[in-house]
Amino acid sequence: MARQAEISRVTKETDITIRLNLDGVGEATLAYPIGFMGHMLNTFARHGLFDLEVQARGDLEVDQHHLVEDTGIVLGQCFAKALGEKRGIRRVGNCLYPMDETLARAAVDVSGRGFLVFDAQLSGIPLVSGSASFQTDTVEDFWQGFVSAAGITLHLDILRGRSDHHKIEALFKAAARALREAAEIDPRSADLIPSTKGVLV
Ligand SMILES: [Mn+2]
Repeated sequence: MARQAEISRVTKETDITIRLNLDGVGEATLAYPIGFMGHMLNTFARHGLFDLEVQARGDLEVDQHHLVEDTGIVLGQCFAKALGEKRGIRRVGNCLYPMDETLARAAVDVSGRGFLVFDAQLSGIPLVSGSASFQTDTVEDFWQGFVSAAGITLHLDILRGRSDHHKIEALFKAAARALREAAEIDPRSADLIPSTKGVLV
């Protein structure tokens, strides 16, 4: 059975549709109005080997918080739906990802409980692009939205680094690879729910 999901979410602040295939090849098709977040979503798909389609609009005249947070929420909803009852998955995954001077770490438990630990010292200075800057404090909002909607425990740490671009990108790469590992089917327990409780909700 295909582990895929499609979710649309419309509020007075944002309008987001995401399609996700957990067992993809890492292809991303994005219509996303914040350049740096598009770069991160593309990176996330590639490193997670997820196929990802994102169409998003939002009230960027306010700031970038609503759109980035809501993107995390809808992506998390897609993960929850695509994982279903989580039969056969490895459940946990981790990745230590070096990117030049930066070292990022991600640890995931597809526990059914949304919990984020986020320890990344960013400068707070926006990343400047040609059309718009990226509001880097929304990275934590993205992941908080994701874990809450997905029911996933996620620890994200920047262990060292200088460049905010590298820090955020290394976090997305580490998270993608940890999530890929956690969501993969373990052939030794492909018919089992990976919990002594018998359910993961
Ligand atoms: Mn980059």
